Amino acid sequence: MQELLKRLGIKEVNDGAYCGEWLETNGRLIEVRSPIDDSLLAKVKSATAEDFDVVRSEAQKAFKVWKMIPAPKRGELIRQIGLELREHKDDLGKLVTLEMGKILTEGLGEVQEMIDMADFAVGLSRQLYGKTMQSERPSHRMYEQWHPLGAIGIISAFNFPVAVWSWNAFIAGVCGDTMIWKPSSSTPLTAIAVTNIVHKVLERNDVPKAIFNLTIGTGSTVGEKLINDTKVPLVSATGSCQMGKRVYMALSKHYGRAILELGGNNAVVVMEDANLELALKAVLFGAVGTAGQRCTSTRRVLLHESIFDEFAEKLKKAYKSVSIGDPLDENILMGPLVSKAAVNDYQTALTKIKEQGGKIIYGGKVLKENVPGTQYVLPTIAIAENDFPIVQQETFAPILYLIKIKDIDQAIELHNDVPQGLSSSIFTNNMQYAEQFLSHKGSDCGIANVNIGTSGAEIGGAFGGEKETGGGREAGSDAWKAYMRRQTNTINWGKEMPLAQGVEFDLD
Ligand code: UN1
Repeated sequence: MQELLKRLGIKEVNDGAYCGEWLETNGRLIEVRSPIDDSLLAKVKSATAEDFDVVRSEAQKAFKVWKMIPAPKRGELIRQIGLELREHKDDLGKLVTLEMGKILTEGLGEVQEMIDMADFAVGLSRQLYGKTMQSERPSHRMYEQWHPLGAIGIISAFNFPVAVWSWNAFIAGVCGDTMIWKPSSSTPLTAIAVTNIVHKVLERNDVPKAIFNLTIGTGSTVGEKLINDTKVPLVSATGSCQMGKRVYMALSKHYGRAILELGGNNAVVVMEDANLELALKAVLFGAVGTAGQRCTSTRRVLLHESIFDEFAEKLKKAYKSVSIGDPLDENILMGPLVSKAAVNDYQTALTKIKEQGGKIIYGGKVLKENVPGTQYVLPTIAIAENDFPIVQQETFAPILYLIKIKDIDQAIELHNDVPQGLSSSIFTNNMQYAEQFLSHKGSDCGIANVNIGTSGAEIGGAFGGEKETGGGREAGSDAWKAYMRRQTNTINWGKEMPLAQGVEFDLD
């Protein structure tokens, strides 16, 4: 492990701020422990408010230069970062596992997601299209173009400690923005490793060095600085609904833009005609994968009454064979929860399920036998009602609620009857059910799937959701537009000065 950390440039004690070079920081010391066995991985000296100011000012200076470099040249830099990530995929993927506890194949998948994002951003750097439109005035041309926005902020969560940064950073990068990244304080080492990789590429290119900046620290220090800074025009934030609301309120005071990707309460609908084997695989990965700690994790299954018992039995059997333990071991399917606090949330939710009339039919227990560390829990299945308060909230743990439905209309009604709106799916071979689910009468989520699960979205689509999920979109499609400012241009190439809407305003 020491060798791996060394290869990624992680020292015993690391500085917590970067703006083209590492700043000597002296904020609170963070001890980064692995959720696998509580072992100490390394320490990080957090950034202070003053460190943040230095980083912000460097990011703003760099913006002035970076925005003048043609977008395809900016894309070239991202291409090189993508190549470096390929080189470091194994090490970085393993560090993701060590630091936050997801199983190795998922750690590697996360780095692959970064590589895919880099490739996408490179192509995008030759596009960033604006439209031309028809002017109502003779001899006039109208069009729109997209300009870089500024030095923006990126707040990322522990569960996708590096991929979500890349969704934002690579797009913002080709758009001509510079950025300040505030990673979760539980996963600063992967952020340092990524920054070291980026630094290598910056060094060998003739570009400003403070494009991809980093400040590690608590929400109350660097987080507050970032969201209250009137000179930061956009903050993209991933995390809880509660955090998102704070970000949104702070930004609104200075008309800052927000891209919010917050909590989900994702459901899979399984209709009476569904291929249950497919549904089973998707629900298992959606609910147990990443130990239920994805914002896209499956939290509810809305099961048609005619297959309820059969599906519940199959699911129980599948849950029984999920191997839990060291996420670096390739035979393991579920690793630990990220922290003791997460285990507490899991336990609190179990108590509430029982209090509110739910029935736990599998799991519901912290696994002490998997010590060292007591952050291993049994994935849990409970029979519940959609309107239980505990079902209405997102618990970031592997707890799945089974809810009975009678028909497609009721399925959709219950499906949408939660405060969040991120990801959704239906299992059916009935075209009418599927189309209804995808229609405006159907799922109210930002992501809606047929015969695949709620988690594991590809980067090519725009990622995000509605309601308390925050409304932001990141990654693919035209999500890049939020990272740029739109300008509408009208050019008069004629010899008259006609006014729009037929207004006359002549002196004679
Ligand atoms: C998240 O949990 O914040 O769709 C992101 C997925 C992943 C991304 C999840 N590609 O599950």
